[in-house]
Amino acid sequence: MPAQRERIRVVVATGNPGKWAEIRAILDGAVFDVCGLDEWAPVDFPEEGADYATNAILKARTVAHHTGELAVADDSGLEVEALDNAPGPYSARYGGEALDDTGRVAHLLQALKAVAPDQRRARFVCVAAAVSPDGRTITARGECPGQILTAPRGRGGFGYDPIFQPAPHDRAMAELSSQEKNSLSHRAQAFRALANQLPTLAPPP
Ligand code: ITT
Repeated sequence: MPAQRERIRVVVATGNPGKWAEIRAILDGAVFDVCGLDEWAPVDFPEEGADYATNAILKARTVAHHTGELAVADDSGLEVEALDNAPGPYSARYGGEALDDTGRVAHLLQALKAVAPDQRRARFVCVAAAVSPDGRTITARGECPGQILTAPRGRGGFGYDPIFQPAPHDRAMAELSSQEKNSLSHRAQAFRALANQLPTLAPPP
């Protein structure tokens, strides 16, 4: 009889509590044993580059080295058509390092002040990466199309969720339950695709 496989231990490499909650909910279950970084000494994430995949791999690789475990990370952002797809990979620092989520939302609304409701198309993008302690790497991408609202709505999620209305909903992302967000989000799509490939990086039983 084949030996039953133990659940695969996966460390989530993020300092963003909103992301951590979402990734844990997406991966948790029969196959993966999902843990955060609090079991280990604090780790500095490397400086970020100009594209999602490079950044996601860098974060996961740093944590795989630091912990000796299979690590996953994501790099994500909001691409606004009327702004030539900005802020994109720079979404976390849009408007300057001093701003928090509320400040970045206000900054984006200001930048789009003169843009009509039917010209406010946007999408969330997420690239998820997994890196094994011996350096093997996989990535997967997810996208969630929608539009930027003219004022914040809702209290759920994080980041730009109060001003992003995913298609085909008539509610802001921040007005959806966490289950609803995980049924359609860029992060859920990326991590579900990654999860299908993750067993190939697991240590042998
Ligand atoms: P880690 O690098 O520690 O994971 P971070 O917040 O710095 O956390 P990113 O560099 O990937 O992560 O930045 C992504 C930013 O894009 C994030 O801070 C939000 O402002 C925005 N963002 C990404 N996904 C989002 C989502 O699901 N809802 C709202 N905003 C999101």
